[in-house]
Amino acid sequence: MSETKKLSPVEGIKESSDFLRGSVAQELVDENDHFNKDNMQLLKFHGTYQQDDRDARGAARAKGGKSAKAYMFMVRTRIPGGKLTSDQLLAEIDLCDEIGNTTLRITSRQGLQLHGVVKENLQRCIQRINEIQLSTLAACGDVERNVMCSPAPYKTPVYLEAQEMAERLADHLAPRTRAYHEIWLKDLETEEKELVASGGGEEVEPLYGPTYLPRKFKTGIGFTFDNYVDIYTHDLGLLAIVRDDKIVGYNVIVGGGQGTTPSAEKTFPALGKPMCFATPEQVVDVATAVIKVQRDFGNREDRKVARLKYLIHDWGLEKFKAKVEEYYGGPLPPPEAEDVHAVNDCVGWHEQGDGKWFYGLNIENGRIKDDEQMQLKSALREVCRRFWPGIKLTPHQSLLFTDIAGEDKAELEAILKKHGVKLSEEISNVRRWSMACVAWPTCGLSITESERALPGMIDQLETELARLGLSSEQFTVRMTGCPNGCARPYNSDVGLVGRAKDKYTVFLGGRLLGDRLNTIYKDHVPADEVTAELAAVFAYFKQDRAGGESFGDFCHRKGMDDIRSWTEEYQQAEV
Ligand code: SRM
Ligand code: SF4
Repeated sequence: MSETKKLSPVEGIKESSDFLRGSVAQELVDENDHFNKDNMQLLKFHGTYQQDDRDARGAARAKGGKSAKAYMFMVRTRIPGGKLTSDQLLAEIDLCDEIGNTTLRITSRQGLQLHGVVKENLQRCIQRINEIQLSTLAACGDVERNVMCSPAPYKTPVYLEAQEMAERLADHLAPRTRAYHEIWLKDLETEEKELVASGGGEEVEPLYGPTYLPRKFKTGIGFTFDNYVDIYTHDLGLLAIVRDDKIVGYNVIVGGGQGTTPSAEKTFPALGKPMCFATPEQVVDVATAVIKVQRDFGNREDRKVARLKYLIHDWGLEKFKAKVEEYYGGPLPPPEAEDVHAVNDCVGWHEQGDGKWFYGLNIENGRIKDDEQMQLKSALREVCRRFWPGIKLTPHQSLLFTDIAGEDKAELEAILKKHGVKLSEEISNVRRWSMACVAWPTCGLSITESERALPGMIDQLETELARLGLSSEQFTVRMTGCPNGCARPYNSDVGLVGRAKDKYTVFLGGRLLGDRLNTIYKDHVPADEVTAELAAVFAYFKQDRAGGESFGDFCHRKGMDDIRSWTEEYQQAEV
């Protein structure tokens, strides 16, 4: 790192924080309803974001009042592979009622988020999560985030091994600072509980050092036959190579990432690049070497270009691999030729291989709540208390109930129906494969609506697709309220990205398989015109698709200029 360059202010905050302590403990007990700016940065490493209710802020402004912020906190639980118990899910649901905003959110990385927690309840909230043997440590911040893994709960060696690997990596890469205990858990009774949160307990950070990583770092484990984790979107993707029902190793894919800032050309979404092959015995050390290279050479001056993808872009894959080999301590073979060829979203009933069943329940945009039409929160409570199933959270913000006996299937469905929850066969393909980020009112970075806007657009798309006889098509529609890409919109068939107030950029040409970036079709499309724009493209697809070509493949083959000129004529003829 050049000494003449000015480090980003966050580097200074980390360095002087004494391993993530800062003055969080002191501020936690003062009379203010929020933390200062430095501590706000440190809180992220502890799994919480200081936010304010932007609806309330907007309403105050509309009345001509000063926009006093209604501070509240988002608390994110990190859950490797999204695997948890009924008890744990029930406790998180109880927490959202007791001290959150009465909703619980499944995230696009198989985690859980509580929103609307006020400062005086923050410690209680984090303690409670640790009491149920879960942790918020490193759910956010410049560290390894939640390790994702294909959630399918088949009782086959490969799926079990992949989940074990996710848990091993998560443990190995967790921060070791005791700051988390001191601040949040100090008055808990047993040592055991402390260990859950710490992933160890030493004072120093052997992996991260005092300034941790230059930026967040994300890892996902997937299969060639099941790319539900979107393997090409992670800083580090581990693609399991399976031979004779055994994982013989992993293709190590590096430098994926979605976030971009349209006004800054230096930023871009990128697909990960296959770098090498690692056996199951090598993989933790190889992952550690990749992280150490990013730690030592990633950009610490400009956070906009601090993710691993920019280091690899600057260096080229060859130089990067050579440095990883140096840190690892030996040469690494090239990746195997296999690649992703299917995605399993696990929706509906499946035999899991031990005589039991699992049920994949699609949850629209991951939001668990009760309202007049549907009492999803109550339904989940009743299913958990009746059957005590295992739970897997999915990369599409949904969940699986596992370990269900065949004779209980009908009763489980009846509980869902009683609460107005749609069964998998009642959900359209377009809704099933859609996903939106949180955005308003909690996300401080959102430019447009997302989670609250997409369901209405999907209603309209369902009508258009039915009219064209395309309802059975499978393609992904992903929306985000800003270009940061939290619902992974840049490799989907259709990406809708908040660009300006009530305006979206429409991207086309990615695909469900997640191995291709999409491209801009139209920019600044008003929210109420998005579905009409897409309907015109669907009409072209209906007319000109080649054989069983998917929607994304069609858009990619035709190219944006061609599609634009066809749809313009079509739209004029329609007027
Ligand atoms: Fe994200 C920041 C929500 C997955 C890229 N993300 C945020 C924050 C914390 C806003 C902030 O910094 O103030 C959002 C909190 C909103 C809220 O009110 O809850 C937020 N991100 C989410 C979640 C909850 C979206 C969802 O609807 O599920 C996901 C939580 C995952 C988890 O459990 O850990 C979430 N975020 C992602 C993903 C998808 C993924 O990881 O697979 C991405 C794109 C992949 C990537 O990282 O490149 C993503 N989030 C970002 C970025 C852009 C990062 C970049 O490199 O440019 C930001 C902004 C930042 O880091 O500066 C961001
Ligand atoms: Fe917020 Fe943007 Fe992420 Fe959506 S994509 S949650 S608006 S940061």
